[in-house]
Amino acid sequence: MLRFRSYFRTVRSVCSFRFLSSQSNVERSRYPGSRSRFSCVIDECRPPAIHPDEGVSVFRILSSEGRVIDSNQDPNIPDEKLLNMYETMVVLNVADNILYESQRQGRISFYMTAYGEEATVIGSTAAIDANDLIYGQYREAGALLFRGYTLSEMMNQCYGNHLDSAKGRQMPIHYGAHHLNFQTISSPLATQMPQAPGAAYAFKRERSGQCVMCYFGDGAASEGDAHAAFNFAATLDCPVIFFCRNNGYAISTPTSEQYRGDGIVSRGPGYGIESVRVDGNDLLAVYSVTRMARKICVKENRPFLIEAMTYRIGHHSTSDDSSAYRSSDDVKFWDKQDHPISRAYNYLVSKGIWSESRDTELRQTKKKLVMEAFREAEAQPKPPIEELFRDVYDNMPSHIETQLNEIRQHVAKYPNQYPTNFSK
Ligand SMILES: Cc1ncc(C[n+]2csc(CCOP(=O)(O)OP(=O)(O)O)c2C)c(N)n1
Ligand SMILES: [Mg+2]
Repeated sequence: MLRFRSYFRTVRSVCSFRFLSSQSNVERSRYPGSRSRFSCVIDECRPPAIHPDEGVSVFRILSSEGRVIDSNQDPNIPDEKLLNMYETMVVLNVADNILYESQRQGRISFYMTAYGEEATVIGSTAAIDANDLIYGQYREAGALLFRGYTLSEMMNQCYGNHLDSAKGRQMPIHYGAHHLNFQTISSPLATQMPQAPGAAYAFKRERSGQCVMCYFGDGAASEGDAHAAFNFAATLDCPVIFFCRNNGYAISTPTSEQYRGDGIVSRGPGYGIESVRVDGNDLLAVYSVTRMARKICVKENRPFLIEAMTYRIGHHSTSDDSSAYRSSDDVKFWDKQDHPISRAYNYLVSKGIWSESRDTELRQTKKKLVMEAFREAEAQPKPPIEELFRDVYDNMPSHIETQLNEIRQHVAKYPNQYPTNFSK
């Protein structure tokens, strides 16, 4: 203890000497790791531990009722685009309802809804260019729908039928669309995160003017790959938008058990990444901050971090029952009192470009279209069983051929255990 005291006394006297001798000229560290100024005040040398309750504010434009709070902030999205964004939110919601129920009836094997998170994904996708590359986590079907992914493509993927572009090799919702600049979903958390700055780095080198959008969840942010991604993006000056959907949960783990800092946004400055926190249930605010982020990414070749605060209204997936770990009152609140679709609806109505009757008609029409695509996909045969073994080697080696023959015999022996409608 005494040794520490004398150490501090020495530091103080050295510091005050330096301070006196360089009052007009602040003395800075020459250490390669930091060029910041010296201080003799210990509290000036301790970054604040950021507490969630006193943290970064949440940017919003619309009130919970869908009223523009400050008209200067309204991004004035052209009506046609705005309606397209809203309709995509609705069609996603309708498709989620039908596909969720169909899993419950045993017609597809798995599903994940985006209930309550429609504005985070659609508001942000609408703010970037169609040729910007998207890396999703798995709850971003809205981005695909906004870019023109058809309901048939969606249903064929969920059914894994022979029309599915992934040839039935992926679980439902693991969409991918090369033609829409959307990388295929991969479920192991955060795998997309280090890949995104890699792609962005390539865009930078090509001077293509494109950026990368990388979606991830609050839970995925705890993976080591998230750190690698942030640091690569910052040090290599990559035009990538890291877009965190902070929906309060990683399956059953609430954010209160996920981190001790102020969410995800507070991590940005630690990596030297400009960051913003936004109300994820506010379509306009999400759109505005993403436009700003894209501009900075592409013009200045650097990453940007957006944390969109939202709430996962649905269960994590069809493999989860969230009543085991959260109160149904909370879920009801977000569903009934502060839903992103209702907020956007109220805004459109107040602008005079939408009405209750148009809304009812939209929902009915979309439901019909979703059901049609669903029935057609269901009726399609599965991909030929050979597809399980193709695309690994250019020419199928003999040991793989042996396995293929074994599975053919196995399926023939147990016809009741396997689909019978394989396509040729
Ligand atoms: C590496 C890895 N660990 C665990 C899992 C299991 N898992 C799947 S989703 C998930 C929660 C992810 O939560 P979050 O990132 O917040 O996304 P959200 O589901 O809330 O959209 C977990 C733990 C996984 N897929 N990959
Ligand atoms: Mg989450």
